[in-house]
Amino acid sequence: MTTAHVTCPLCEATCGLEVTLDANRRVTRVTGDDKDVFSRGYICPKGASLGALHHDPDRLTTPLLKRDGEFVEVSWQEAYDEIARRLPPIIEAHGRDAVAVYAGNPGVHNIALTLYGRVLYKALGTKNFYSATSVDQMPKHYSAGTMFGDPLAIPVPDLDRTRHLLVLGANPLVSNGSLMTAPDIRGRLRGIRERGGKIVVVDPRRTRTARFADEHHAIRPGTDALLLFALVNVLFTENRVRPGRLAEHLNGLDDVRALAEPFTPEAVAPRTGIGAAETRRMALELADAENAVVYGRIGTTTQTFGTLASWLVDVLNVLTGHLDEPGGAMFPLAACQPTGNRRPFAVGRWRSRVRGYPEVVGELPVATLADEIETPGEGQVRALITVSGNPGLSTPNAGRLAAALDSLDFMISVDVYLNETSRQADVILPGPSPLERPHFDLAFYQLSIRNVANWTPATLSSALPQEWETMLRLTGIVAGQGPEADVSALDDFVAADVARRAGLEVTHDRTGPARLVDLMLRAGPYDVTLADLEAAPHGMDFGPLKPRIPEVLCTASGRIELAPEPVVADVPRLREELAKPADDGLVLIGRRHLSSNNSWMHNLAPLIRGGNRCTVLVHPDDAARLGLADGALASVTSRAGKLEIPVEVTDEIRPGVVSIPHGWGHDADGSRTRVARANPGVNSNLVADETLLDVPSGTSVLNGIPVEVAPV
Ligand SMILES: Nc1nc2c(c(=O)[nH]1)N[C@H]1C(S)=C(S)[C@@H](COP(=O)(O)OP(=O)(O)OC[C@H]3O[C@@H](n4cnc5c(=O)[nH]c(N)nc54)[C@H](O)[C@@H]3O)O[C@H]1N2
Ligand SMILES: Nc1nc2c(c(=O)[nH]1)N[C@H]1C(S)=C(S)[C@@H](COP(=O)(O)OP(=O)(O)OC[C@H]3O[C@@H](n4cnc5c(=O)[nH]c(N)nc54)[C@H](O)[C@@H]3O)O[C@H]1N2
Ligand code: SF4
Ligand SMILES: [Mo]
Repeated sequence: MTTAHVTCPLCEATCGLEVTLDANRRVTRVTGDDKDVFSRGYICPKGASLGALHHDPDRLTTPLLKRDGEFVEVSWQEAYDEIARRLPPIIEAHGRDAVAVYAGNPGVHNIALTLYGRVLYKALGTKNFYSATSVDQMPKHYSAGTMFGDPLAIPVPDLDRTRHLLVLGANPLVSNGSLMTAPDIRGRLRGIRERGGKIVVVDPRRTRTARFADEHHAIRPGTDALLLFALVNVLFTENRVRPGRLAEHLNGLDDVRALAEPFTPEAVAPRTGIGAAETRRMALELADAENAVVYGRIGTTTQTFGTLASWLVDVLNVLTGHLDEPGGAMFPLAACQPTGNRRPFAVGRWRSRVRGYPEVVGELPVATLADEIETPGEGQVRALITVSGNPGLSTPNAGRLAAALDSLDFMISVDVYLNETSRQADVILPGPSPLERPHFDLAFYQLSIRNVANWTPATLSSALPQEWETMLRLTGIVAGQGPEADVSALDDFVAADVARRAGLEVTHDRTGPARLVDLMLRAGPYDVTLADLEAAPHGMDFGPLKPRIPEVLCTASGRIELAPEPVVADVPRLREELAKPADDGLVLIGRRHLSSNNSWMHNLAPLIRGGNRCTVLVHPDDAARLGLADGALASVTSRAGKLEIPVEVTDEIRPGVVSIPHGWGHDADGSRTRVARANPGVNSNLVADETLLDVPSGTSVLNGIPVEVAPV
């Protein structure tokens, strides 16, 4: 029997886990690591099923190649030969933009894909780069980019010191926190209470987090920007604007005052469903708290006014003097710093061919991927590479996208399962399980509520190549070096580049992600190397967050742009919305479950116990009005499509709103996830409308989709 200490790579919380293996290298137990400097023993059901994931017989162990419509197991050499035979001619005949990429969420939890995926994408040089970001947090990158000059400078709630937490559109007791790396959310929220603080939740549903909170406001979906503007309005009219130390670093304060004028609590109340007096009180409590923080997540980003809401969250943090202050919204300082020049944020360097959507941080909205595949002409997408992504379940109008993928000339999926998306590929390249690769949370330490770092060596060796090698092999092919590219030469080249940007000499004692992380640590602020982290299996704690303004700012002015032009340009759209009569039509929102991980962990038996979770939540009043019975089937119809799903009548959802979780619908032809298929659920993105976007950022509206619900 052996034990290993690993950082869980499954969500943003970065929990330390203790994994026990028997003599046959089977995982017998996974528990929270009590000694982990950050998570101190916390674990959730997903982390506990790392062993089940590792031993899942459906996890791919060899490349698959489609021959005459059927997948056959092939060697890596055969897989690369096929790719080298089919991909470069598409680039030669139709240009680089003919190959699209879709990069999914687990890639951000995987250093091989994070660090070497970008090498592949750069070599590919396509404008058709898509990722899960445009169905997730892009509005926050947009607001951070325009306000602070750096799309990655996202302030996070200083949870352990705050005395007032205003949460909009997040359910961290279930999601375990997002854009806020904080293991054991429950313990930390309890801490706020124990300090005499207050938690206020704004959410159309009385979620677990809402029930835990002191106060819950059931907002009408999509109206957060109106509510937040009203809070700003009150701060000005009640003379509570106190940016404090930040005053000398601000541009645009008067613009914000003027912009907020029409959005009085009285004006927005009919739309938000939150009374004017309540709104006023929320603003004053925020202003008068000793310290406080406003935090918004998915419910505020994947909606019609995602960018405005994301911006206003930080405007409020600034106006109340709580940005960059302990107990407020603070900028983490990670041990590994991204190397390279920080340039002021820009958008629209290119536009999508069919609909003309602007590029944002190098990406186009995935909502328009089907347009780009279907529409003939120069620049049409003819090939697709998915890297740890399941757009077939996770992106809007999934039915249309599935048909579009069928029409591609060539498709590669770098994925660990033959699932709803990879089934459409011509070649699937699998990667090692989380226990078979080193891990370091490069992305999430940049969003962590304490400055911490923890390196996890691979627990087990893998018969599969590491995914950084896979990325480099593909890089070699698209760079014209054929299927036999010299991976170690390419790796040396990548490391030399990272070293040069960091102003260091390249090292030769390590390869792959370990070397790059070591270089980035050396370039970082804490005077540590990878060897130091290797000697600290429970992690290193560099302490609570510290103020970083002005050093963190990267705007052209060197100041915080409180009213950045590209964001302000969207305010007229919100004013028009305010002028419209209140709309009481039914709208659809999503939800998450503690035992789901977006679309891809439903194949693990321990995570799907307890009956079908894929139901539509309907308020009793709506159920009575529409003739819907608890447990009966209902049809849900939108402009994009239609689905049928069992009804769950509950007063935890606001009237006028229904909720379906995403990530289900595992009955697609040809997928090979046997456990998931037995309990498939339905794909909520069949009804998500790909034409509804947050305008500035191009992020899909996944919350607040107009639908009709009827008994079947
Ligand atoms: N309606 C609706 N849709 C949503 C959302 C919503 O709230 N509502 N949420 C959105 C959000 S926030 C996100 S992040 C996206 C997620 O969207 P995606 O990233 O497209 O989907 P995931 O479900 O995360 O699936 C990831 C894929 O990665 C594979 N995978 C897992 N681990 C590895 C690995 O180590 N290596 C490789 N190569 N592959 C791996 C899995 O098999 C799976 O195919 O979904 C979005 N879609
Ligand atoms: N267990 C589990 N954890 C996860 C995931 C998972 O699938 N399962 N996914 C991970 C990923 S990729 C992400 S991005 C994060 C997301 O992390 P969170 O944002 O915390 O996740 P959700 O539970 O989707 O919470 C969003 C909330 O917004 C509410 N909402 C919907 N529309 C609106 C609106 O218009 N306004 C407001 N104010 N609220 C609204 C919903 O009711 C929901 O409670 O979670 C991560 N963690
Ligand atoms: S909360 Fe996230 S990081 Fe922690 S055990 Fe669960 S899935 Fe893993
Ligand atoms: Mo996400």
